[in-house]
Amino acid sequence: GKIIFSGIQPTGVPHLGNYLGALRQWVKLQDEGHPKDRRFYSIVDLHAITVPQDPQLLVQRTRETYASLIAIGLDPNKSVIFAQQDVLEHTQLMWILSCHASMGYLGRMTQWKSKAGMADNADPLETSAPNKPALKLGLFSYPVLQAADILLYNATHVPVGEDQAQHLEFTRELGNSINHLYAKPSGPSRVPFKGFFLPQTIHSPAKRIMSLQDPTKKMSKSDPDERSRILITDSRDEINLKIKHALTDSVPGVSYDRDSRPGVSNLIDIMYYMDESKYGSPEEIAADMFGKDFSLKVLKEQVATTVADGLEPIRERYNEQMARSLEDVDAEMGRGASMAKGTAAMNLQRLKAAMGIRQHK
Ligand code: AQP
Repeated sequence: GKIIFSGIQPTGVPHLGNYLGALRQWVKLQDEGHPKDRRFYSIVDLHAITVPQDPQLLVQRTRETYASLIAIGLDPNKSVIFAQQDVLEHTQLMWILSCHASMGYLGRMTQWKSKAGMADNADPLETSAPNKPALKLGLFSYPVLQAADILLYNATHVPVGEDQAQHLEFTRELGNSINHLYAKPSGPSRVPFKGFFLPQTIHSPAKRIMSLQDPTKKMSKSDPDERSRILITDSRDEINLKIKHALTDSVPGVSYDRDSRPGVSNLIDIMYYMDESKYGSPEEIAADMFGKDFSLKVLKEQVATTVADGLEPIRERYNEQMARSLEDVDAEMGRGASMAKGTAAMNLQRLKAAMGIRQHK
């Protein structure tokens, strides 16, 4: 069976990019997978604090993220759903991996460069630029924690959006170097470290949903402009308004071309990926349903209706989840964490034994 791992930061209610690019795939892997598959889905709170977080808001958003995961159809009886911080092995493996991770490789990560506000050609290790707030080590080593999350469960498959492809490549490289140093297929140890699987990246067909306000940037929770994203819990009115104000262009008619008409094409993509079984392709939506005689206003109304209809059941289940008592949710998350910990502790122990790091009883 497959071992699936993925994570989401508790930095706000998930948006359509998270949902179409990653989360919907998580549910598919749960409901359509092999009975022997195991799935670990983590709310990665320790990743969230690589940028400043308000403590009360972080608590609230962790709860909202958990409610969102259940609302989209994840089931704690079928998937292990837990908060990263509840399984301390993540940070321990991260330290071990840090001792093997290349600073040069980390410095080339595009997420680090963009979050650190660096130009593409800047020296990635020059962290003391004048007039800039000091760059933080945790932001730089974000991909090492991510590699720890994945390798800790010996994951074979990782469903993520396209923006994470580079981090997954880094994870494989790091896993591979640990394997070369420490893996022994068999030996005197009772708990041999046989090496990590080098996990495959799974991208859903909607690899990258773009911002409604700047279709050259990905839709993101951290964008200060709330109109740039549609949350999976937005009301029909909010969805109508955000799509109505989405940035498009002044070319007459509806056509699909991601390069020359990124805003319009993003809206068509959203409509297509909301219900792939209904339409043949984004190009077909553009040509057959609309075409040059239709206005962007009509397109936007249709996209908004499709999105609002698709999200309605999720919004209802989300509200039910948020009405549960905190104790009830905590207990459920605690059960998820202890299941995750069972696997995590065993895998970490094997690696540590192979490295000569002993437990002193
Ligand atoms: N726009 C997107 N299109 C497709 N997939 C996306 N993902 C994120 N944005 C898009 C995927 O969603 C999963 C969870 O990612 P995250 O929790 O890091 O969410 P985020 O929206 O990326 O969060 P932030 O706060 O906005 O952080 P930045 O700006 O750093 O990305 C992942 O699988 C991700 O690929």
